[in-house]
Amino acid sequence: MEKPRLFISRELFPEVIEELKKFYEVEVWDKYHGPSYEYLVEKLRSVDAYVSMVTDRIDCGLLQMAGRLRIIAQYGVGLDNIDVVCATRLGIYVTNTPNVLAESVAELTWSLILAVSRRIVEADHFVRWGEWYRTRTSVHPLMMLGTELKGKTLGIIGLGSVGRRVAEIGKAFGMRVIYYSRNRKPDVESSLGIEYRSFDDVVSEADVLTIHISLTPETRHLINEDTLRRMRKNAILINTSRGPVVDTDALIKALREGWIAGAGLDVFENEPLQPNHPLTAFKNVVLLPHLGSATHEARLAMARLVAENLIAFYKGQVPPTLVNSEVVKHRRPGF
Ligand code: 8YV
Repeated sequence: MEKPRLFISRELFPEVIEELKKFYEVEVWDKYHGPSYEYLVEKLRSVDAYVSMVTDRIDCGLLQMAGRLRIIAQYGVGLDNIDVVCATRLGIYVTNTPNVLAESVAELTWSLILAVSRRIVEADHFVRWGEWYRTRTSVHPLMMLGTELKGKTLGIIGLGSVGRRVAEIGKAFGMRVIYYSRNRKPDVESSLGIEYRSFDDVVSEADVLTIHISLTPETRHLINEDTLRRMRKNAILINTSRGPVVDTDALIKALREGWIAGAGLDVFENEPLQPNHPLTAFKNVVLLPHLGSATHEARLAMARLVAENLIAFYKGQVPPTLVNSEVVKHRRPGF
């Protein structure tokens, strides 16, 4: 029997590809940058299964042309690039990779919090480019002072698996932790010793404000000029969720005019960030190239979960991290 065809839109771990080859006829896009939208439109007409990346735009127009596609296994947790409602209507399964990347994203969030509050990148440049040497002094009482975290308030927007782990680490730093989330989570509040507040209170009370929500039409530019003006002047903003949750122009204005003290950003409205972007001019901003889940552990676990989903689907089972469970009622016929 002919194997179903699987298109993988970026190189994955070889052992995972080998495993998938037992069930599928696998084709991997092997270039560093992803396939164009036009390429995907053509390619998806002829495949049964597809491993997508968060940077692939999968809209309804594309899905309607993908006549034999039955499952999209997203290599990532965020689904803002996929029209899931349309996929469900068309009987296409959609899976993602929740939980397995929470630890890595939380640790990266903390890397940014520490890097901004202790000026790590600025200090590295100070040493690397000889400025320290030119001062002719090893230590000066007022050199490169940062901010201590103990006793400060950590404000978390979104208490999913990442937000929760960020909260836990915040408590270990001796911070007061407050959060806002669509659904209040009293059990987490009591187990971690954190407090629920309104969105406005979290924004205005936080010394460190960190965002852990998905991108939806409602959360686009949630952090805007109005929000930034209500933050404390000593506060730092951290974003490891999705770039468009923060209005970049408003953030640049806030940094220029000193409404906040700094920012740590792993995600941007337009990725990759262009060289000489206005954000690159600020010493009190640390910029990373969307590295949240970029650890050996998380990326391998994500790839394995993608494979588990595809293999379960192949066997006619419900994939373990199916997003659109309603689709089960009208699965497209096929393998
Ligand atoms: C990417 C992410 O998936 O999971 C997400 O939503 O943004 C990241 O983990 C990862 O960079 C691979 O594309």
